[in-house]
Amino acid sequence: MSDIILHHYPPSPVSEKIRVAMGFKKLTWKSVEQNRLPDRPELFAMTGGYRRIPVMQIGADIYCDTQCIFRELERRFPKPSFHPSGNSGASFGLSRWIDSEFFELGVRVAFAPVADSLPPELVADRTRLYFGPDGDMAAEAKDIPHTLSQLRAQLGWLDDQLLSNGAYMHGAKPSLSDLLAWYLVWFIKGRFGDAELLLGEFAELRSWVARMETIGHGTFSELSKEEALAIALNATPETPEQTDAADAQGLKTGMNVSVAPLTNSGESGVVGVVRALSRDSIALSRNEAQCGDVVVHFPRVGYRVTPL
Ligand SMILES: N[C@@H](CCC(=O)N[C@@H](CS)C(=O)NCC(=O)O)C(=O)O
Repeated sequence: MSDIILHHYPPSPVSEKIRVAMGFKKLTWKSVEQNRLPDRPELFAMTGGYRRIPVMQIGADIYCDTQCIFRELERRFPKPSFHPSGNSGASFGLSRWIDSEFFELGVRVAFAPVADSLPPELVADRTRLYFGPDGDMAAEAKDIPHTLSQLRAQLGWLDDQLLSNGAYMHGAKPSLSDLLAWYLVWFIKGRFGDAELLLGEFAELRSWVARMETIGHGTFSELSKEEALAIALNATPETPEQTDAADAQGLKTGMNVSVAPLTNSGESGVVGVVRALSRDSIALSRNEAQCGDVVVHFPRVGYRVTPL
């Protein structure tokens, strides 16, 4: 099998989910550091312009969105499982809360109080991306007490979960749910000036943080963006064709479609030919001179597929 390549950047909280997933499964991987702003021509050649980070690449197969990356890591490296107590449905359901409302609260406390000290283009970009075209970071800064009231109660849910279940979210062993909760707590701890105060009351969560910190990021070495692109060019996609007779949109392999995230930030869709379909994912064949034939994978939940 080709190496696992993770396209990410160190301060990215969503990428931290996957870095710890690599540690969880004790994997060896290559790290490609991408720009924090969307100046990512080599990556966009492979993904067809998918705007978000992280992206996982294995040869000429490209996995967009952590939902998809988790599923692929579990398929290729089933042990140790992300679901030791079989709570995969609960974990993916949990991700819909953590990655939306909970994450946006994290973005508010991480960016708004320090927005004046950050590069204006980064603040403008993230405001548009996370709060939509009418987003206003200065207004978010004034609203921090309210944001904290929301965050505090939701951190309390995690603490309660640990109080009733033990060392980890679903019991004695860490699972996908712990990785999901972890990236948010890591983000707040690392970026919010008053994190100590905010987390102080959550004794279970604080001792869980110490356990989570021991998981690490697996074993990795650096790879350049150009090397990653050359790996895609020299590889052949390995995703087999897969149909789904029960597809709710009547999608079929061979159709031309666009796949776009369901956000209000105007992110453009990725265009390609349907290669594989399932209830949870869709994979598109694409060809670009810089990377040759690639297959790009997306989750179904949270994305709109539009036949062209
Ligand atoms: N649903 C996506 C969300 C990814 C996401 O929002 N990532 C952030 C980085 S932490 C991002 O892409 N921000 C804009 C950017 O880096 O260009 C996933 O689970 O992978």
